[in-house]
Amino acid sequence: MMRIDVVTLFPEFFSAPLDVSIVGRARQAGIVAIHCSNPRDFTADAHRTVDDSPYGGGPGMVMKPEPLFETVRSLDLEEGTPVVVFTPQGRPLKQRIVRELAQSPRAVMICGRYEGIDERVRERLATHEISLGDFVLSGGELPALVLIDAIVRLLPGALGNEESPAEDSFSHGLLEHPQYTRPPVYEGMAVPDELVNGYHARVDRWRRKEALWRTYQRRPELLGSAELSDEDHELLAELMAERL
Ligand code: 9D3
Repeated sequence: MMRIDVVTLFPEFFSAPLDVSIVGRARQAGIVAIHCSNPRDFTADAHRTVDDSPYGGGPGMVMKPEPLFETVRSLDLEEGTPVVVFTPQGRPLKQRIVRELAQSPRAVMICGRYEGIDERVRERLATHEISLGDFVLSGGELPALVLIDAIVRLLPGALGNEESPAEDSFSHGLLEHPQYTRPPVYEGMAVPDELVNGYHARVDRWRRKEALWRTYQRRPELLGSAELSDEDHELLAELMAERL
């Protein structure tokens, strides 16, 4: 069983999202254990102070180092346990990092609040500093939930037999093809004939072609790293002739 420790001033943030769906079932099945620790419980002063004003001045507050160090110390980690700190300055989260963390028997996630975390926490404790992307959130709690969700779906047994995580789009390096279900015509919009009347090979070819087209239009930089077959290059050439 994998164990994930979340260090957060707002443990209530985590209750409902971790109780339902795939993560909730994985916890019930004993595939993952998730614990929250609150740095406020590791303060020594009467006011239970977890933040202070920044050295050098400026707006807002910074998370003090002592409560965070004491919280992580209390977790009694083995050498080499991944410790993720979420900050807007981190590396963007990628499926490669998710896969790496899902291989580990344990991981720690430190959620920042206020204007940020004392740099010595990152320097001494963090093995990974991660951002979700170039937009402003209020803290690291939602990023931690995102990463937990991404990790747990990769743990053996977390998904039913219906889905295999190896089939996910980022494993192919392309965006996924469009999906349809019944009815075959809705308000005049028909499902593509290849899917309705197609035999297996025709469906596969249509899907691969549409995946290539979407990737080319929306995320062209992904085509550079995707492993493209000779047939993919033929499909791309057809697309350029038909749609450009
Ligand atoms: C002075 C500018 N600050 C507020 C606009 C910078 C700032 C500090 C702290 C902005 C956001 C935050 C809180 N965000 C996170 O802790 C965070 C985050 C994010 O905001 N976006 C994407 N990924 C992440 S991971 C953690």
